Amino acid sequence: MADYTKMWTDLGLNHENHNALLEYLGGAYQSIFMSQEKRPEGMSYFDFVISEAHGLRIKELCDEREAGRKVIGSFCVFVPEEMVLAAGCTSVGLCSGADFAQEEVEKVIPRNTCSLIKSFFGFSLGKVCPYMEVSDLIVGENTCDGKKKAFETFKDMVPNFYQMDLPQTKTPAGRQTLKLEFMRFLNQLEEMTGKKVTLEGLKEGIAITNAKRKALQRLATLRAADPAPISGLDALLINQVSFLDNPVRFTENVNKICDQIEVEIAANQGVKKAKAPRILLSGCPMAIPNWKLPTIIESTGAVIVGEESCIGERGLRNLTDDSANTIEGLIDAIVDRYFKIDCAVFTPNQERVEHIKEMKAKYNADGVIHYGLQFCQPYIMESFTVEKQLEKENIPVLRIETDYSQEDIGQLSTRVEAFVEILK
Ligand code: BJ8
Repeated sequence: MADYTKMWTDLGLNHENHNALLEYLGGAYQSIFMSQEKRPEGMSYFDFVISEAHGLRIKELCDEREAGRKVIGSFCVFVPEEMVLAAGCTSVGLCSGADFAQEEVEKVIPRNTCSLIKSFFGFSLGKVCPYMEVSDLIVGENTCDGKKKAFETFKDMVPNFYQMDLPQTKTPAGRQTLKLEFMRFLNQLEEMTGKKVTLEGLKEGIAITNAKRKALQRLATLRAADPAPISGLDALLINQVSFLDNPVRFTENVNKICDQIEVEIAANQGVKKAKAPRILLSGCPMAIPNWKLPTIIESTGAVIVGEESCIGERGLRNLTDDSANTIEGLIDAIVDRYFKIDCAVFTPNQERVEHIKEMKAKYNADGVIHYGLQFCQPYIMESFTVEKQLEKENIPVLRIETDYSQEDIGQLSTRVEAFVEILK
Protein backbone atom coordinates (compact mmCIF):
# COMPACT_ATOMS: atom_id res chain seq x y z
CA MET A 1 0.00 0.00 0.00
CA ALA A 2 1.25 3.48 -0.84
CA ASP A 3 1.87 5.97 1.96
CA TYR A 4 -1.50 7.41 2.98
CA THR A 5 -0.32 8.93 6.27
CA LYS A 6 -1.25 12.48 5.27
CA MET A 7 -4.75 11.46 4.16
CA TRP A 8 -5.31 9.57 7.43
CA THR A 9 -4.08 12.58 9.42
CA ASP A 10 -6.38 14.90 7.49
CA LEU A 11 -9.28 12.56 8.28
CA GLY A 12 -8.41 12.75 11.96
CA LEU A 13 -7.45 9.07 12.43
CA ASN A 14 -5.38 8.08 15.46
CA HIS A 15 -2.21 6.68 13.87
CA GLU A 16 -1.20 4.41 16.69
CA ASN A 17 -4.64 2.80 16.96
CA HIS A 18 -5.11 2.69 13.21
CA ASN A 19 -1.75 1.00 12.60
CA ALA A 20 -2.60 -1.58 15.25
CA LEU A 21 -5.90 -2.31 13.51
CA LEU A 22 -4.26 -2.57 10.06
CA GLU A 23 -1.65 -4.91 11.42
CA TYR A 24 -4.28 -7.13 12.98
CA LEU A 25 -6.37 -7.12 9.80
CA GLY A 26 -3.40 -7.89 7.57
CA GLY A 27 -2.35 -10.84 9.71
CA ALA A 28 -5.86 -12.26 9.99
CA TYR A 29 -6.43 -11.90 6.26
CA GLN A 30 -3.21 -13.68 5.36
CA SER A 31 -3.84 -16.60 7.66
CA ILE A 32 -7.56 -17.01 6.92
CA PHE A 33 -7.94 -16.15 3.23
CA MET A 34 -4.57 -16.52 1.57
CA SER A 35 -4.02 -19.98 3.05
CA GLN A 36 -7.05 -21.39 1.23
CA GLU A 37 -6.32 -23.71 -1.69
CA LYS A 38 -7.58 -23.51 -5.27
CA ARG A 39 -9.26 -20.11 -4.90
CA PRO A 40 -10.91 -18.82 -8.09
CA GLU A 41 -8.56 -16.52 -9.98
CA GLY A 42 -11.05 -13.65 -9.77
CA MET A 43 -10.59 -13.48 -5.99
CA SER A 44 -7.42 -11.47 -6.63
CA TYR A 45 -9.60 -8.41 -7.31
CA PHE A 46 -11.35 -8.72 -3.95
CA ASP A 47 -8.01 -9.35 -2.19
CA PHE A 48 -6.80 -6.12 -3.75
CA VAL A 49 -9.88 -4.17 -2.62
CA ILE A 50 -9.38 -5.40 0.93
CA SER A 51 -5.67 -4.59 0.85
CA GLU A 52 -6.56 -1.04 -0.22
CA ALA A 53 -9.75 -0.70 1.84
CA HIS A 54 -8.16 1.97 4.03
CA GLY A 55 -5.93 3.31 1.26
CA LEU A 56 -6.92 3.65 -2.37
CA ARG A 57 -10.67 3.29 -1.73
CA ILE A 58 -10.59 6.08 0.85
CA LYS A 59 -8.54 8.20 -1.55
CA GLU A 60 -11.26 7.66 -4.18
CA LEU A 61 -13.92 8.76 -1.70
CA CYS A 62 -11.89 11.85 -0.73
CA ASP A 63 -11.52 12.69 -4.45
CA GLU A 64 -15.26 12.26 -4.94
CA ARG A 65 -15.89 14.65 -2.06
CA GLU A 66 -13.51 17.17 -3.51
CA ALA A 67 -15.49 16.99 -6.72
CA GLY A 68 -18.62 17.84 -4.70
CA ARG A 69 -20.08 14.37 -4.13
CA LYS A 70 -21.37 13.46 -0.67
CA VAL A 71 -20.61 10.17 1.07
CA ILE A 72 -23.39 8.51 3.04
CA GLY A 73 -22.38 5.95 5.68
CA SER A 74 -24.86 3.44 7.04
CA PHE A 75 -25.14 0.47 9.37
CA CYS A 76 -28.14 -1.30 7.92
CA VAL A 77 -29.44 -2.71 4.63
CA PHE A 78 -32.64 -0.70 5.14
CA VAL A 79 -30.88 2.48 4.00
CA PRO A 80 -31.89 2.65 0.30
CA GLU A 81 -28.80 2.78 -1.91
CA GLU A 82 -31.00 3.56 -4.94
CA MET A 83 -31.90 6.92 -3.37
CA VAL A 84 -28.33 7.67 -2.33
CA LEU A 85 -27.14 7.12 -5.91
CA ALA A 86 -30.08 9.01 -7.39
CA ALA A 87 -29.07 12.02 -5.32
CA GLY A 88 -25.56 11.85 -6.79
CA CYS A 89 -24.06 10.56 -3.53
CA THR A 90 -22.00 7.46 -2.68
CA SER A 91 -23.10 4.84 -0.18
CA VAL A 92 -20.67 3.05 2.16
CA GLY A 93 -21.24 0.48 4.88
CA LEU A 94 -19.66 1.29 8.23
CA CYS A 95 -17.81 -1.81 9.33
CA SER A 96 -18.70 -3.09 12.74
CA GLY A 97 -16.98 -6.45 12.76
CA ALA A 98 -14.22 -6.21 15.38
CA ASP A 99 -13.74 -5.23 19.00
CA PHE A 100 -11.85 -2.00 19.49
CA ALA A 101 -11.23 0.34 22.45
CA GLN A 102 -13.47 -1.89 24.59
CA GLU A 103 -12.68 -0.13 27.84
CA GLU A 104 -13.61 3.25 26.42
CA VAL A 105 -16.76 1.81 24.89
CA GLU A 106 -17.95 0.36 28.19
CA LYS A 107 -17.74 3.80 29.74
CA VAL A 108 -20.50 5.04 27.43
CA ILE A 109 -22.71 2.00 26.76
CA PRO A 110 -23.42 -1.11 28.85
CA ARG A 111 -21.09 -4.08 28.78
CA ASN A 112 -23.90 -6.42 27.82
CA THR A 113 -24.50 -4.81 24.43
CA CYS A 114 -24.05 -6.80 21.22
CA SER A 115 -20.56 -6.77 19.67
CA LEU A 116 -21.75 -5.10 16.49
CA ILE A 117 -22.93 -2.02 18.36
CA LYS A 118 -19.88 -1.95 20.62
CA SER A 119 -17.72 -2.22 17.52
CA PHE A 120 -18.90 0.99 15.86
CA PHE A 121 -18.56 2.81 19.15
CA GLY A 122 -15.01 1.46 19.45
CA PHE A 123 -14.11 2.42 15.89
CA SER A 124 -15.43 5.91 16.47
CA LEU A 125 -13.84 6.43 19.90
CA GLY A 126 -10.54 4.89 18.77
CA LYS A 127 -10.58 6.99 15.55
CA VAL A 128 -9.71 4.02 13.37
CA CYS A 129 -12.46 3.89 10.75
CA PRO A 130 -11.73 6.07 7.70
CA TYR A 131 -15.22 5.28 6.30
CA MET A 132 -16.82 6.89 9.34
CA GLU A 133 -14.54 9.91 9.08
CA VAL A 134 -15.08 10.35 5.35
CA SER A 135 -18.89 10.19 5.64
CA ASP A 136 -20.79 13.44 5.21
CA LEU A 137 -23.83 11.82 6.78
CA ILE A 138 -24.01 8.81 9.11
CA VAL A 139 -27.41 7.17 9.02
CA GLY A 140 -28.53 5.20 12.06
CA GLU A 141 -31.81 3.31 11.92
CA ASN A 142 -34.33 2.48 14.62
CA THR A 143 -34.21 -1.30 14.30
CA CYS A 144 -33.39 -3.29 17.45
CA ASP A 145 -33.63 -1.67 20.90
CA GLY A 146 -29.86 -1.94 21.25
CA LYS A 147 -29.16 0.16 18.19
CA LYS A 148 -31.85 2.73 18.70
CA LYS A 149 -30.88 3.41 22.32
CA ALA A 150 -27.16 3.34 21.49
CA PHE A 151 -27.74 5.93 18.75
CA GLU A 152 -29.06 8.31 21.42
CA THR A 153 -25.49 8.37 22.74
CA PHE A 154 -23.75 7.96 19.38
CA LYS A 155 -25.46 10.98 17.80
CA ASP A 156 -23.51 13.26 20.16
CA MET A 157 -20.20 11.60 19.27
CA VAL A 158 -20.33 12.35 15.55
CA PRO A 159 -21.19 15.70 13.99
CA ASN A 160 -23.26 14.42 11.09
CA PHE A 161 -25.72 11.87 12.43
CA TYR A 162 -29.12 11.27 10.87
CA GLN A 163 -31.71 8.97 12.45
CA MET A 164 -34.08 6.96 10.28
CA ASP A 165 -37.21 5.52 11.86
CA LEU A 166 -38.31 2.07 10.71
CA PRO A 167 -41.48 0.05 11.23
CA GLN A 168 -41.54 -3.17 13.23
CA THR A 169 -44.61 -4.79 11.70
CA LYS A 170 -45.51 -5.65 8.13
CA THR A 171 -48.85 -3.85 8.26
CA PRO A 172 -50.22 -1.07 6.00
CA ALA A 173 -49.30 1.38 8.78
CA GLY A 174 -45.78 -0.09 8.83
CA ARG A 175 -45.44 0.40 5.09
CA GLN A 176 -46.66 3.98 5.43
CA THR A 177 -44.00 4.66 8.11
CA LEU A 178 -41.32 3.29 5.80
CA LYS A 179 -42.52 5.41 2.90
CA LEU A 180 -42.61 8.59 4.97
CA GLU A 181 -39.14 7.89 6.31
CA PHE A 182 -37.74 7.18 2.84
CA MET A 183 -39.24 10.44 1.58
CA ARG A 184 -37.78 12.34 4.54
CA PHE A 185 -34.40 10.71 3.77
CA LEU A 186 -34.65 11.75 0.12
CA ASN A 187 -35.37 15.33 1.23
CA GLN A 188 -32.33 15.23 3.48
CA LEU A 189 -30.15 14.10 0.55
CA GLU A 190 -31.61 16.84 -1.66
CA GLU A 191 -30.92 19.45 1.01
CA MET A 192 -27.32 18.28 1.34
CA THR A 193 -26.63 18.32 -2.37
CA GLY A 194 -28.80 21.33 -3.21
CA LYS A 195 -30.28 19.37 -6.11
CA LYS A 196 -33.67 17.77 -6.70
CA VAL A 197 -33.69 14.07 -7.48
CA THR A 198 -34.96 13.39 -11.00
CA LEU A 199 -36.81 10.48 -12.57
CA GLU A 200 -33.71 9.63 -14.63
CA GLY A 201 -31.53 9.78 -11.50
CA LEU A 202 -33.80 7.37 -9.68
CA LYS A 203 -33.93 5.02 -12.68
CA GLU A 204 -30.14 5.03 -12.81
CA GLY A 205 -29.82 4.46 -9.04
CA ILE A 206 -32.19 1.50 -9.32
CA ALA A 207 -30.36 0.11 -12.36
CA ILE A 208 -26.94 0.22 -10.64
CA THR A 209 -28.24 -1.31 -7.41
CA ASN A 210 -30.25 -4.00 -9.19
CA ALA A 211 -27.24 -4.93 -11.34
CA LYS A 212 -25.14 -5.36 -8.19
CA ARG A 213 -27.81 -7.55 -6.58
CA LYS A 214 -28.24 -9.62 -9.76
CA ALA A 215 -24.50 -10.31 -9.91
CA LEU A 216 -24.50 -11.39 -6.25
CA GLN A 217 -27.58 -13.53 -6.84
CA ARG A 218 -25.78 -15.16 -9.76
CA LEU A 219 -22.83 -15.96 -7.51
CA ALA A 220 -25.17 -17.31 -4.83
CA THR A 221 -26.88 -19.62 -7.33
CA LEU A 222 -23.55 -21.06 -8.49
CA ARG A 223 -22.84 -22.16 -4.94
CA ALA A 224 -25.49 -24.88 -5.31
CA ALA A 225 -22.91 -26.93 -7.25
CA ASP A 226 -21.08 -29.87 -5.72
CA PRO A 227 -18.08 -29.81 -5.41
CA ALA A 228 -18.41 -26.25 -4.07
CA PRO A 229 -16.91 -23.85 -6.62
CA ILE A 230 -16.02 -21.17 -4.05
CA SER A 231 -15.46 -21.32 -0.32
CA GLY A 232 -18.00 -19.80 2.03
CA LEU A 233 -15.26 -17.53 3.34
CA ASP A 234 -14.54 -16.09 -0.11
CA ALA A 235 -18.24 -15.70 -0.91
CA LEU A 236 -18.76 -13.90 2.41
CA LEU A 237 -15.81 -11.66 1.64
CA ILE A 238 -17.33 -10.68 -1.71
CA ASN A 239 -20.58 -9.79 0.07
CA GLN A 240 -18.64 -7.76 2.63
CA VAL A 241 -16.76 -5.91 -0.11
CA SER A 242 -20.10 -4.98 -1.72
CA PHE A 243 -20.59 -2.44 1.09
CA LEU A 244 -17.30 -0.64 0.43
CA ASP A 245 -16.50 -0.77 -3.26
CA ASN A 246 -17.65 1.35 -6.17
CA PRO A 247 -20.88 -0.45 -7.15
CA VAL A 248 -20.35 -0.49 -10.93
CA ARG A 249 -16.78 -1.76 -10.74
CA PHE A 250 -17.78 -4.26 -8.05
CA THR A 251 -20.60 -5.65 -10.23
CA GLU A 252 -18.23 -6.13 -13.18
CA ASN A 253 -15.83 -8.07 -11.00
CA VAL A 254 -18.51 -10.27 -9.48
CA ASN A 255 -19.72 -11.14 -12.97
CA LYS A 256 -16.14 -11.89 -14.02
CA ILE A 257 -15.61 -14.33 -11.17
CA CYS A 258 -18.98 -15.93 -11.96
CA ASP A 259 -17.83 -16.49 -15.58
CA GLN A 260 -14.72 -18.27 -14.26
CA ILE A 261 -16.68 -20.30 -11.75
CA GLU A 262 -19.12 -21.46 -14.43
CA VAL A 263 -16.19 -22.89 -16.42
CA GLU A 264 -14.95 -24.72 -13.31
CA ILE A 265 -18.40 -26.13 -12.60
CA ALA A 266 -18.72 -27.36 -16.19
CA ALA A 267 -15.41 -29.19 -15.72
CA ASN A 268 -16.68 -30.64 -12.43
CA GLN A 269 -13.97 -28.81 -10.51
CA GLY A 270 -14.37 -27.23 -7.10
CA VAL A 271 -12.45 -25.72 -4.20
CA LYS A 272 -13.64 -28.34 -1.71
CA LYS A 273 -14.03 -32.09 -1.91
CA ALA A 274 -17.18 -33.43 -3.57
CA LYS A 275 -19.79 -34.43 -0.99
CA ALA A 276 -18.23 -32.23 1.71
CA PRO A 277 -20.87 -31.45 4.38
CA ARG A 278 -22.79 -28.37 3.27
CA ILE A 279 -23.83 -25.69 5.76
CA LEU A 280 -26.28 -22.84 5.50
CA LEU A 281 -25.37 -19.98 7.86
CA SER A 282 -28.29 -17.99 9.19
CA GLY A 283 -28.69 -15.08 11.57
CA CYS A 284 -26.91 -11.84 12.46
CA PRO A 285 -24.86 -10.01 9.84
CA MET A 286 -21.09 -10.62 9.68
CA ALA A 287 -19.30 -7.36 8.97
CA ILE A 288 -15.59 -7.12 8.07
CA PRO A 289 -13.46 -8.55 9.77
CA ASN A 290 -15.86 -10.89 11.53
CA TRP A 291 -14.63 -14.17 10.04
CA LYS A 292 -14.41 -16.27 13.23
CA LEU A 293 -17.31 -18.68 12.82
CA PRO A 294 -16.95 -19.25 9.04
CA THR A 295 -13.25 -20.02 9.58
CA ILE A 296 -14.10 -22.57 12.25
CA ILE A 297 -16.81 -24.17 10.09
CA GLU A 298 -14.68 -24.50 6.98
CA SER A 299 -11.65 -25.75 8.88
CA THR A 300 -13.67 -28.88 9.70
CA GLY A 301 -13.81 -29.73 5.98
CA ALA A 302 -17.41 -28.55 5.65
CA VAL A 303 -18.37 -25.81 3.22
CA ILE A 304 -20.74 -22.89 3.73
CA VAL A 305 -23.08 -22.73 0.75
CA GLY A 306 -25.18 -19.68 1.65
CA GLU A 307 -25.68 -16.89 4.16
CA GLU A 308 -29.20 -16.07 5.31
CA SER A 309 -27.99 -12.73 6.59
CA CYS A 310 -27.92 -9.05 5.70
CA ILE A 311 -24.36 -9.53 4.51
CA GLY A 312 -25.70 -12.24 2.25
CA GLU A 313 -29.05 -13.10 0.85
CA ARG A 314 -31.33 -11.08 3.15
CA GLY A 315 -29.64 -7.97 1.86
CA LEU A 316 -29.68 -8.80 -1.83
CA ARG A 317 -32.49 -11.14 -2.66
CA ASN A 318 -35.19 -8.74 -3.89
CA LEU A 319 -34.79 -6.40 -6.85
CA THR A 320 -36.49 -3.02 -7.16
CA ASP A 321 -39.15 -2.79 -9.86
CA ASP A 322 -38.02 -0.07 -12.27
CA SER A 323 -41.09 0.02 -14.50
CA ALA A 324 -42.84 3.11 -13.06
CA ASN A 325 -42.45 6.35 -14.96
CA THR A 326 -42.99 8.84 -12.17
CA ILE A 327 -40.82 9.73 -9.19
CA GLU A 328 -43.64 8.76 -6.81
CA GLY A 329 -44.08 5.41 -8.60
CA LEU A 330 -40.37 4.61 -8.27
CA ILE A 331 -40.34 5.64 -4.60
CA ASP A 332 -43.24 3.23 -4.06
CA ALA A 333 -41.30 0.48 -5.81
CA ILE A 334 -38.27 1.14 -3.58
CA VAL A 335 -40.48 1.07 -0.47
CA ASP A 336 -42.05 -2.22 -1.62
CA ARG A 337 -38.62 -3.75 -2.15
CA TYR A 338 -37.26 -2.79 1.28
CA PHE A 339 -40.50 -3.69 3.04
CA LYS A 340 -39.83 -7.33 2.12
CA ILE A 341 -36.59 -7.52 4.15
CA ASP A 342 -37.20 -10.15 6.82
CA CYS A 343 -35.04 -8.76 9.63
CA ALA A 344 -35.73 -10.25 13.06
CA VAL A 345 -36.76 -6.82 14.38
CA PHE A 346 -40.13 -7.43 12.66
CA THR A 347 -42.89 -9.24 14.44
CA PRO A 348 -44.17 -11.71 13.45
CA ASN A 349 -41.44 -12.78 11.04
CA GLN A 350 -42.49 -16.15 9.63
CA GLU A 351 -41.15 -15.16 6.15
CA ARG A 352 -37.64 -15.51 7.51
CA VAL A 353 -38.16 -19.14 8.54
CA GLU A 354 -39.68 -19.91 5.13
CA HIS A 355 -36.71 -18.24 3.46
CA ILE A 356 -34.25 -20.35 5.46
CA LYS A 357 -36.07 -23.51 4.33
CA GLU A 358 -36.03 -22.30 0.71
CA MET A 359 -32.31 -21.56 0.87
CA LYS A 360 -31.58 -24.92 2.47
CA ALA A 361 -33.28 -26.64 -0.46
CA LYS A 362 -31.89 -24.37 -3.17
CA TYR A 363 -28.25 -24.70 -2.13
CA ASN A 364 -28.50 -28.37 -1.15
CA ALA A 365 -27.42 -27.66 2.41
CA ASP A 366 -27.21 -30.59 4.82
CA GLY A 367 -27.77 -28.47 7.92
CA VAL A 368 -28.19 -24.97 9.27
CA ILE A 369 -25.97 -23.13 11.74
CA HIS A 370 -27.84 -20.28 13.37
CA TYR A 371 -25.46 -17.51 14.37
CA GLY A 372 -26.62 -15.10 17.06
CA LEU A 373 -24.48 -12.39 18.57
CA GLN A 374 -24.57 -12.41 22.34
CA PHE A 375 -27.12 -9.89 23.66
CA CYS A 376 -28.86 -9.66 20.28
CA GLN A 377 -32.43 -10.15 21.44
CA PRO A 378 -34.14 -10.25 18.02
CA TYR A 379 -32.02 -13.00 16.47
CA ILE A 380 -31.46 -15.04 19.62
CA MET A 381 -35.19 -15.01 20.42
CA GLU A 382 -35.98 -15.98 16.86
CA SER A 383 -33.37 -18.76 16.83
CA PHE A 384 -35.67 -20.91 18.99
CA THR A 385 -38.51 -20.61 16.47
CA VAL A 386 -36.12 -21.30 13.61
CA GLU A 387 -34.75 -24.40 15.34
CA LYS A 388 -38.19 -25.76 16.22
CA GLN A 389 -39.59 -25.32 12.74
CA LEU A 390 -36.55 -26.71 10.94
CA GLU A 391 -36.35 -29.72 13.23
CA LYS A 392 -39.98 -30.48 12.45
CA GLU A 393 -38.78 -30.99 8.87
CA ASN A 394 -35.79 -33.04 9.99
CA ILE A 395 -33.31 -30.31 9.10
CA PRO A 396 -30.34 -30.46 11.50
CA VAL A 397 -29.72 -27.13 13.28
CA LEU A 398 -26.96 -25.88 15.52
CA ARG A 399 -27.61 -22.69 17.47
CA ILE A 400 -24.47 -20.68 18.19
CA GLU A 401 -24.27 -17.62 20.40
CA THR A 402 -20.97 -15.80 20.36
CA ASP A 403 -19.27 -12.40 20.21
CA TYR A 404 -16.20 -10.89 18.54
CA SER A 405 -13.70 -12.17 21.11
CA GLN A 406 -11.38 -15.06 20.32
CA GLU A 407 -11.82 -16.69 23.71
CA ASP A 408 -14.50 -19.20 22.76
CA ILE A 409 -12.79 -20.54 19.64
CA GLY A 410 -11.94 -23.88 21.27
CA GLN A 411 -15.45 -24.43 22.57
CA LEU A 412 -17.04 -23.36 19.27
CA SER A 413 -14.75 -25.65 17.29
CA THR A 414 -15.77 -28.64 19.40
CA ARG A 415 -19.47 -27.94 18.91
CA VAL A 416 -19.14 -27.28 15.17
CA GLU A 417 -16.99 -30.40 14.65
CA ALA A 418 -19.58 -32.53 16.43
CA PHE A 419 -22.35 -31.04 14.30
CA VAL A 420 -20.41 -31.63 11.08
CA GLU A 421 -19.83 -35.26 12.13
CA ILE A 422 -23.61 -35.70 12.47
CA LEU A 423 -24.10 -34.30 8.96
CA LYS A 424 -21.53 -36.72 7.55
S1 BJ8 B 1 -31.93 -5.31 8.54
S2 BJ8 B 1 -30.17 -7.51 10.76
S3 BJ8 B 1 -28.55 -4.79 9.15
S4 BJ8 B 1 -30.95 -4.23 11.75
S5 BJ8 B 1 -26.79 -7.95 15.96
S6 BJ8 B 1 -27.33 -4.46 16.17
S7 BJ8 B 1 -30.10 -6.69 15.48
S8 BJ8 B 1 -28.57 -6.53 18.67
S9 BJ8 B 1 -27.72 -5.75 12.80
FE1 BJ8 B 1 -29.25 -5.54 11.22
FE2 BJ8 B 1 -30.54 -3.90 9.56
FE3 BJ8 B 1 -31.80 -5.99 10.69
FE4 BJ8 B 1 -30.02 -6.38 8.82
FE5 BJ8 B 1 -29.25 -5.25 16.97
FE6 BJ8 B 1 -28.80 -7.83 16.88
FE7 BJ8 B 1 -26.80 -6.21 17.39
FE8 BJ8 B 1 -27.98 -6.25 14.96
